[in-house]
Amino acid sequence: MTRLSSYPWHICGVGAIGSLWASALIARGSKVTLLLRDADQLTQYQAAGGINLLEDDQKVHTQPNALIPDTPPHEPIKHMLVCCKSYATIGAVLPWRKHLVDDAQILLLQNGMGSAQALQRVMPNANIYYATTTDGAWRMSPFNVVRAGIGETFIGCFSDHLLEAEIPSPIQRLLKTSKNSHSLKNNPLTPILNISWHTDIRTPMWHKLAVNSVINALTAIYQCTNGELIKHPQGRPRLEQLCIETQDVMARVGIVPLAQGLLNTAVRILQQTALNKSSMLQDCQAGRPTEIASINGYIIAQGALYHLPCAGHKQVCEDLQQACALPTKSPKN
Ligand code: KPL
Repeated sequence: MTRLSSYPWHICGVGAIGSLWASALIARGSKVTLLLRDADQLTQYQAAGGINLLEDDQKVHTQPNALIPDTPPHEPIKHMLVCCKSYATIGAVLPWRKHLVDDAQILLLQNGMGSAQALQRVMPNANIYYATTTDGAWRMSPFNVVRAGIGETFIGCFSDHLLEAEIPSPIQRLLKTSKNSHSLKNNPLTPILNISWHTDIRTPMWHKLAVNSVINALTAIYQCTNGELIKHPQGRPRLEQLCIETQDVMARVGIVPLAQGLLNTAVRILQQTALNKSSMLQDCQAGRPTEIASINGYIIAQGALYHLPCAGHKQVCEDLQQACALPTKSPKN
C-alpha cells in the first residue's frame, strides 16, 4: 500500500464529505488532523467517539486528532482540505491562518463557486486547488456519516500562478492511493475514492454547478423530492428555462456544453436520485443557510459580465428566500 504519511492533511469542515475523506485517507496511512470550529463541535466529536462511516452495512471507525482554533497544531499546516459549505470558507479557514505556511496547498472540495477567489484574495500566495465530486454521503448526526454512493472526484488548479500540467506531490500521492483503493475493494475498511487529475477543472466544476443550479433551488422552493420535480406543473417549465439561461452563460464564459445537454443530464440525475431530497432542500428544512449565492448567484454574476439578465435564476433566488425565510450567505462572508 502506498503510504501517505509524509503528507499530513488537515481537514477543515468535517461534515459528510469531510468525514468520508478523513476515513479514506486514514485507511490509506495518511496522518489526518481535524480542524474543528469551536469547543461545542469538539464536544460533539468526543461524544461521537470519533468518525463513524457506514458503508454497505460495514462501519469504519477512525479517531483522528482534532483541534480547535484555541489549541494550535504542533506543526505548521502545509496541506489543507476544505470541505465546509462554500459561504463558510473564509470564516472556517482564517482562524488557522497563522498556522498555515504562506504557500500552503489548499484543496477546496465543495459545491458552488466563488469561494476560491475570495480565499485567494486574503491568501495571495496560497496554492489553491479545486476538487469536484459526485460521491454521495450524508450525515445521520455529527460525525456519523452514511456513504450513499461511490462517485468520481476531479482535482485541478485554481490559482493563476499554478501550472495545470504540474501535479503537486501530495496530490500525486492521493491519485496513487486512489488507484490502489480498487485493489482494496474487497477490504470494507478502506473506503474507495476515485480521484483523477483534471487539466481543465473549470469544466467539471461548471458542469456540476449547472446541474445544481437548475435542480437544487427549485426542489427547495416546491419542497419536493428530486423525482417529483420532473413532472412538477410549475417546477418543470422553470427547470427548462433555467437550463436555457445556464447554457447561455456557459457559452459566453467559454465552457464546453454538457455532452447530453443540460436538460437531459438534469432529468437523468433527477431520475437516478428520485427519492432523494436535494442538499438545498435539506438545508432549508433544517433551518441552515443555503448555498444559493455560490450556485445561482454565481451564475447571475457571470451572466452580468456579458449583459445576460438571467431572469429565471434571479426569480429563483427571490422565491427561495421566501420559501426558506432565511438570509442567504455569500462566499465573501
Ligand atoms: O448534487 C446534488 C445536490 O443535492 O446537491 C444533486 C443530487 C445533483 C441535486 O442537484
